[in-house]
Amino acid sequence: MLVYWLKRIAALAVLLALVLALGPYTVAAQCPGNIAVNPGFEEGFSERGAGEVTVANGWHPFWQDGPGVEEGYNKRPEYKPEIAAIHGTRRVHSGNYAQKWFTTYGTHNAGVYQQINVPAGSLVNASVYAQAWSSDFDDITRSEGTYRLYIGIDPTGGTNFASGSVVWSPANSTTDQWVQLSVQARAQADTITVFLRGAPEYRNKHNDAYFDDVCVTVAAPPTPTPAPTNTPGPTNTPTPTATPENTPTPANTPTPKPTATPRSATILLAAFEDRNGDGSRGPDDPLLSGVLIELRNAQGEVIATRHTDSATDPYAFEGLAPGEYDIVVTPAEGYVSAHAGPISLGLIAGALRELHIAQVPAPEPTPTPEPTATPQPEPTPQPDEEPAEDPVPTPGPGPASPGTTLAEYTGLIIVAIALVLIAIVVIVRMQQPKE
Ligand SMILES: [Ca+2]
Repeated sequence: MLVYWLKRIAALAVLLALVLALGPYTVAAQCPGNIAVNPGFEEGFSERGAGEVTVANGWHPFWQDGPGVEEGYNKRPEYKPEIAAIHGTRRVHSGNYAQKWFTTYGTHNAGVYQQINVPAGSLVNASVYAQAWSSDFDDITRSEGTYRLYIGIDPTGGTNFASGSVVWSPANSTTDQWVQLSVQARAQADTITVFLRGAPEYRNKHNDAYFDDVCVTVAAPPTPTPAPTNTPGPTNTPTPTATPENTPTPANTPTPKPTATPRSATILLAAFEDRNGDGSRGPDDPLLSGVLIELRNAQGEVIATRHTDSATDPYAFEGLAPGEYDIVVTPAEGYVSAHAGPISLGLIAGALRELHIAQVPAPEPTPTPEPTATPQPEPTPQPDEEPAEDPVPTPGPGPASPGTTLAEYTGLIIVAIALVLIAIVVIVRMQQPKE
């Protein structure tokens, strides 16, 4: 009897151990229907022409090349995997790897992109977790610099991050913690491009960005809300009532059904002076009055106009039916629009889109090159290397190196227990007299 139960327990333990041991590999970031390749950066990294450019497979690096490279501005960053097993999990959102890029005592406007096939006309949602570190000190939990994080979609599938067709998320200047960035665009071709981008403001000693867990999904095109079909109720054949005394209370008082009003969409809109010319509103970019905004529907008809007002914006264009819209911008006096041509938007029911229209001062006759960004106290130039406390990792050869998750340890422990139990069974059996 003892032997029987020991056998049962051992068998169960083995099963449980197998389940636990397999567990960690089946865990993925929550993104049903993700169409991105290597979205969690777990599927290997490779060098792109140089060891300092080590990029996750399926992704391609891009960077703005100057001006001011000699002075430390707009440099090519170094790209490296961030490896949980080496660097810890602070900057790996899930799994064992994240994509990192950084400059030391320099700025960059750079990132990685991936082209993805989608049905033309479909609405694409893209999001990513990102974490920035911008500091002259070596405490990896504190930043005093400014680092802007973005995700973008080029709905035409182009690979030029500077193209006006790229739809960017608002700049997020959060540092030292994960933020989720997201953006939405309607595909204008059967390929779209997802861009992950980071841009620090100052030439801090550390300007690092970490990206992980990209989620790209395609939403079904908006289906027109079906017109309520009047299903005629059963015709009441009047039953000849013999007794006319009772006032016939109609059994079925037709209660008016709540008509399903299609959820309208909203555009929140403001214009701003893009002082550093990065196309996105940063903390130092003030709102701008006097920019004429025309909202046009898919037929090109102007359905709303407004002059922006820095005192009250963002302004909400509300009650918009789902569909395609164009926003035509006429700059305020003394400014030019950073957007070439109208801005096209696809709105789904209930959507809330926030748009910040970048305006830059019209060029002066004498173009004196003005320095971008007040440089911080000049740090002594240092070797172009990442500091020692942030060791440069050798990229793992492939996916998921043997993890060190609790679940896997639990599996091992249970396997060990199972083996001990099996051993007990064998010993007990050996000591029993043969039947
Ligand atoms: Ca990851």
